[in-house]
Amino acid sequence: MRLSAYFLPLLKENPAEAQIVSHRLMLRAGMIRQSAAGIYSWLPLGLRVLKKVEQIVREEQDAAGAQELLMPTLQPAELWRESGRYEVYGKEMLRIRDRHDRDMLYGPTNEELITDIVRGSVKSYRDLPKMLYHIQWKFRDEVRPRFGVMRGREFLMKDCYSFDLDKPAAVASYFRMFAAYMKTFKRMGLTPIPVRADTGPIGGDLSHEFHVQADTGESELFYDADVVKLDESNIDPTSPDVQKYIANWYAATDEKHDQAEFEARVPEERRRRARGIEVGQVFYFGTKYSEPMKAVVAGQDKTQITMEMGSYGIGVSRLLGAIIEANHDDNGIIWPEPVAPFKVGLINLRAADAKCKEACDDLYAKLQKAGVEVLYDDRDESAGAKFAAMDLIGLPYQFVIGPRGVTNNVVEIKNRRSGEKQELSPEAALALVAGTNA
Ligand code: P5A
Repeated sequence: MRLSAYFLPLLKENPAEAQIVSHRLMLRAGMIRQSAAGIYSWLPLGLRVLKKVEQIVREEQDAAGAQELLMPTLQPAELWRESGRYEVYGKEMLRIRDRHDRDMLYGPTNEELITDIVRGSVKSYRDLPKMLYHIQWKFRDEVRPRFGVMRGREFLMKDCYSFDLDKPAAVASYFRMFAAYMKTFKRMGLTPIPVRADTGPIGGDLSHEFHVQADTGESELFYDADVVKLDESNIDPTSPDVQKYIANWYAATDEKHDQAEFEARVPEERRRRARGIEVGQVFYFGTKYSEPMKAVVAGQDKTQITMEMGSYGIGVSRLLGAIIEANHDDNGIIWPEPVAPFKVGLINLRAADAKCKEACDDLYAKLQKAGVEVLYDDRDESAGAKFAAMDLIGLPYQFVIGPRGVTNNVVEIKNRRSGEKQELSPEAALALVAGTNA
């Protein structure tokens, strides 16, 4: 992509409304624009990252055995009346009436709708288990939307739902998702902290939240610093010891925190009290929805079995904020490679110089041919403005070509994260980034 043609409205000044660094940087880097409180448009650069994050989530859901479908954003109120949640959900639910005076709502979550779909088609014990997910916009009319995409009113969620025949199988589905979440967040360059959590309006008695540590996080966490050693490859979802393995490390939200247990179990030097951004949450809630909504299958001996359920959410749009909170410096964003909007930013230092243009155009064409995602700053701007823009948008590699480089047949390469610079021939520069595509 040529920057001269790209829609990348960068802001020079810090927007006054942005209180935290990720919100500030997303606005300044031309990733999002607010359309109403807590509701955003995704501009081309932001959308590229959103799609990358979404794709990693999708791949790990598929690998865990879940199947993708797509449910609508609008739902009929009658399903929520059946589960009993229509009245209790409160003002966070955006309620809408259509022209026929039917009560509708913009889905804040989809337990009811998916249960309705599954009960309509799954009739026999042979059809279970099933895990179904979608990646769809949600609406929650939060009292205080803030921090940009971090606490939006409209936000993108991956929500998965599991249907099993009995509790042990449902708990195994829960831990299969737990392990998938650890992998998902690690692939984005994050260090997830799984903590015991309350279940709130979703319900149930087994739940974990996944957090990214950040001072700007809205949750307070208490955990054993060694929890980072929790390794998802040691999670055997069907083992009766799986809960014990996870419980090896004390980690809880403030609602679930027990100071006496914390002090008894965790040596002082490993005790952490820190703030976190909740990027995902998993729930096991048994028959909370299947019972009132009569989601049952015929068992082997013609008995009726009420399905055992769990649900599993990831804040896809919130993740962009969380990734930036964990990956930035004073000059801007530092994207982890797997979610970077482009891998390389190619800078022509002297756009008006025919030789520079020729060398840059040539390397640009070769990068594209090699399948490397490259943003080419071919604008007629000062070198300072170009460096600042590239640092701000945080692409992993900057390839810089100026008159001196053309003479010596070298490209200056800057690693955005380490700041390290090296000079390589155009061929070696190409080899550095081609072939290592994630
Ligand atoms: C699990 C999937 C649920 O809704 N039902 C379906 C369950 N869980 S949850 O914890 O309430 O939400 C899942 C994740 O969505 C993100 N999230 C938000 N992101 C941005 N703005 C918001 N207002 C918002 N609310 C929730 C969080 O990452 C949460 O873990």
